[in-house]
Amino acid sequence: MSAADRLRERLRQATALAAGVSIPVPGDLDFLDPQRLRRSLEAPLAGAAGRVRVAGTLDRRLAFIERLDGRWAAADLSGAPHGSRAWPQWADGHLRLDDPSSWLSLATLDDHAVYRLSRPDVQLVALYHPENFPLPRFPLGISDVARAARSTLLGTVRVGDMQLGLTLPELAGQLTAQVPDMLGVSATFGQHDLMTGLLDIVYRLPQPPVVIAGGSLTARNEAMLLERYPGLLVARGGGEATIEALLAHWHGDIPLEQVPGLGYKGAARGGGLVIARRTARPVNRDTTNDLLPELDLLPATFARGGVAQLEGSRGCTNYCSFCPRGHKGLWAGAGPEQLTWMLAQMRAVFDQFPQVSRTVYMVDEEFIGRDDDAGARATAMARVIHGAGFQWESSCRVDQVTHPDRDLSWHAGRAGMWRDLMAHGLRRMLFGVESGVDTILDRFNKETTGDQNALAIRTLSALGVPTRFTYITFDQLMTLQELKASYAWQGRTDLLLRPQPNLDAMQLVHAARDDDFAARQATGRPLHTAISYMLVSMECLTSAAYTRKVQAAGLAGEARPSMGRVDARFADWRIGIASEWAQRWVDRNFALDYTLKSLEKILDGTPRHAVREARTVLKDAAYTVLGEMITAIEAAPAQWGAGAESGLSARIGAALEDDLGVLQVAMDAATRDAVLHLPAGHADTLHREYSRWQAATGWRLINAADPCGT
Ligand code: B12
Ligand code: SF4
Repeated sequence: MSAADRLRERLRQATALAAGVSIPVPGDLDFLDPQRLRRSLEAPLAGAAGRVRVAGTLDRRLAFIERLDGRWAAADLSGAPHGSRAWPQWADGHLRLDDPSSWLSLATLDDHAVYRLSRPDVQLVALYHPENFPLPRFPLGISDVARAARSTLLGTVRVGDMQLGLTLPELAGQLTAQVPDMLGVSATFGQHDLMTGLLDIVYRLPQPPVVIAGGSLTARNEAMLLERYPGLLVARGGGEATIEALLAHWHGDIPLEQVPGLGYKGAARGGGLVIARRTARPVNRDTTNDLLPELDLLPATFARGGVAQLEGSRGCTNYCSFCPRGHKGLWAGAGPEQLTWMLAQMRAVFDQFPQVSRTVYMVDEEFIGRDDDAGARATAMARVIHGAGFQWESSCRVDQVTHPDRDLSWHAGRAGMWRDLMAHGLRRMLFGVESGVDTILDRFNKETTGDQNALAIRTLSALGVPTRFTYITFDQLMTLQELKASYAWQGRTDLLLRPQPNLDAMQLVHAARDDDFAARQATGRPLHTAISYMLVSMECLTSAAYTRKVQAAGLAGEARPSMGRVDARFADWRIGIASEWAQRWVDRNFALDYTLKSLEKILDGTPRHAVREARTVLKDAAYTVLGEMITAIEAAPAQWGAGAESGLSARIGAALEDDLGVLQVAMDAATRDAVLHLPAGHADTLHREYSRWQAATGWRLINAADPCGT
């Protein structure tokens, strides 16, 4: 029986409605948003029943409908008996169920319970610059936080996302018209201006709400935000435990110091000194429960051409020097079982949008993980996802394919695993290769070597695994020799092999190690055609180990809060000039490339292939640009001088202008071809972005590159 059937068939009796009054039947999507469900019941029942409250998480939604005699009908819409729920402590003595063995029971709720189910009114918003990211992704951060908040049965939660058409002025209008009790703001890279714009408005309200900010960028900018907004609370990691405890704090159950994972300004001490405080990280959280979202915003995401995202694990197995781990932490994975119901719920939403590719993006930092049974777990995850009718994409480390400490049989086991994953819906896997040059990999603390990366790429291509590789081409501490070695590595034509379906796993492991075999079976395509984002420069993220090395070398500059990073100069000034022009090149093409990438995500078959071809044109052009840059650098004097700098810059700039001209001709043909294969709406999107790209002039920096590779 579905949740709707439960409401329809049984709740009517329990609420003892007068003859002729029936329970309205909410639409399927109403069940995704508790407040929408509440409204869809409340208005039609006016006069025939009393108040309505809807609480709990999507898998265990609870509807309470007050009868005219003051008693309540309590329905667990999952159909599970009330007694099987872990009721919060606050319910003790305030919410009594007549029949805990059933999903439907009469209940007595006192005022305290009704108040707890009603307040605080929490509004969660995800900030975005949609002009930089034209197609949305399902906002997991606020959706996970919403689920945790709803699991407490405290208050109500509304979610809003600027990717989905909400603008800052609209948001400001909403907040002024109805000040929530608590505002949760999520910000990732590039959104500091939106964050401060919003907080400036909020803290000017006569009675500002409790404001808690979270997300990847907020964690980087904690100190700066607290300095500017002393009343702000900052969630410093996964926000689930934090929001749960904060709701309890709002009701006075616990002091603020007991809310885990918080940064805030403490009360002034003696001489008026305001101190920054940090509460302990949450302990022993169950990852399985933590990483599932509420789905209120999934339909709107699809309606805007966006994609579905989910996580199967949190954190990573490594500590690369450029990747601050404080916020994301060490790897912890969920069991596949928990995903089953979630995928079924997502599937029901997908079914309302038949044009959307049945693909789920598993945004794990490291999909496979670190435990001894990692391969078996990954395969089990794939089976669950595929069993629910989806293809999927994710990311993982190269050492999940080739590991110098492991023997051949381990590698053969892994080859088998990759085949299994492909048989169970793996559509593409992203590997953060980042370099093929050992000295660079050491500096990045990648814990991999160039040979290992090369072998992994051969193995993956021979297996036929669809891949994406990320590569940091420029880093501030690199030498010209390293840059040239990187260029050569990116141009290697002996790494991308033809798929070898006829070799068994062990034969394939041997073959990938055999240079003669590789020479015979190479596709001849240079590696750079498989690199997701060409010409990427290292971003010195705040509090990353690499950033500290740059600071120690005296190369660090100003902080850039919007991107959570610090500016940095290059040890070799010539590479610095090349990197800056490379960034201009990337930014000039960013919106078009991002649009193609996003379309590729939501399409299948020929249209997807056509879009991919168009992206390859961009990649080829970028490799040419890199080669020209190196030639220009070699022609410039190693010793810095103002004249030498402007000369090199002018030479590279002129080369880029020429290259752009060539690219525009090639893109024109590629886009025409892609548009022919696209459904109308998507063709319009591509056409719009392509026209913008064509019309653009100058070499503006937009700070929107995304080599995190998703
Ligand atoms: C999707 C994604 C993107 C998308 C985002 C666009 C979109 N529309 O969603 C795109 C592709 C644009 C992107 C870009 C970048 N990304 Co990115 N991205 C991701 C990815 C894969 C998933 C994000 C996600 O949904 N996570 C899952 C949710 C649940 O996590 P979350 O958002 O952090 O939310 C949790 C907490 O932060 C907190 N929280 C969040 N909001 C709130 C709000 C409140 C009120 C509270 C209480 C708590 C809270 O609670 C949540 C639940 O635990 C992550 C990897 C990852 N697994 O996180 C990388 C990741 C966040 N990206 C990263 C980076 C570096 C970038 C770039 C800066 C790369 C670059 N150098 O250009 C760019 C930024 C470009 C730009 N101008 O914005 C890094 C951050 C590094 C770090 N350790 O902090 C990550 C972790 C990947 C990695 N390991 O390298 N990214
Ligand atoms: S860059 Fe990737 S592999 Fe390295 S620590 Fe970050 S998530 Fe892990």
